[in-house]
Amino acid sequence: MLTRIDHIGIACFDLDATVEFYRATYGFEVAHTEINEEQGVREAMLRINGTSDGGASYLQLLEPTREDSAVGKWLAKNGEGVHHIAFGTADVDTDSEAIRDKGVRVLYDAPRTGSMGSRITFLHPKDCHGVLTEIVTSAAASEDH
Ligand code: CMX
Ligand code: CO
Repeated sequence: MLTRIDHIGIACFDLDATVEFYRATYGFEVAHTEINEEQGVREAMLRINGTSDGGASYLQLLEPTREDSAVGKWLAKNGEGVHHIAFGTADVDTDSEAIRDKGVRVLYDAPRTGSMGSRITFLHPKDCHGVLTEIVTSAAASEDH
């Protein structure tokens, strides 16, 4: 069951400048940064709020590490902006299989590694009314499960 908005992914050309915009404008602080070479991103997670299930909601600021990555290609075509939304669940495996059974293309055969040790998969935007949609199980939720 999808229980919350885990994050909104925002593509940017300059991660440090974008982090500074969110800090100076809204007071949001960086909770975590990492490079995910498989996804081709350098990213910063800004924690917006906690949730009653022990999870949290974040902004995920994404700078491409290479031009041929998903975010690099998207930026070249669209410029900066909202790239994807991510819903949180305690069980990405079961939920993504159930969504696949409804005829929505799930992009990975099995979930891959996302921010902070989470497990993630994506749904094709063309099957989701134009929204690239990610499903996430946080590392903490994976341990509980
Ligand atoms: N949102 C909405 N539509 C999108 C999109 C996005 N983010 N990215 C691509 N599309 C649309 C394109 O506009 C295009 O539509 P048209 O054919 O009408 O022009 C169509 O999808 C195909 O796009 P493309 O530019 O040819 O790109 P690809 O098919 O090569 O890749 C996708 C698209 C979704 C398969 C690829 O971006 C992907 O695998 N994404 C998942 C991984 C990812 O995004 N990783 C980065 C984030 C990591 C993280 O969150 O941790
Ligand atoms: Co994401």
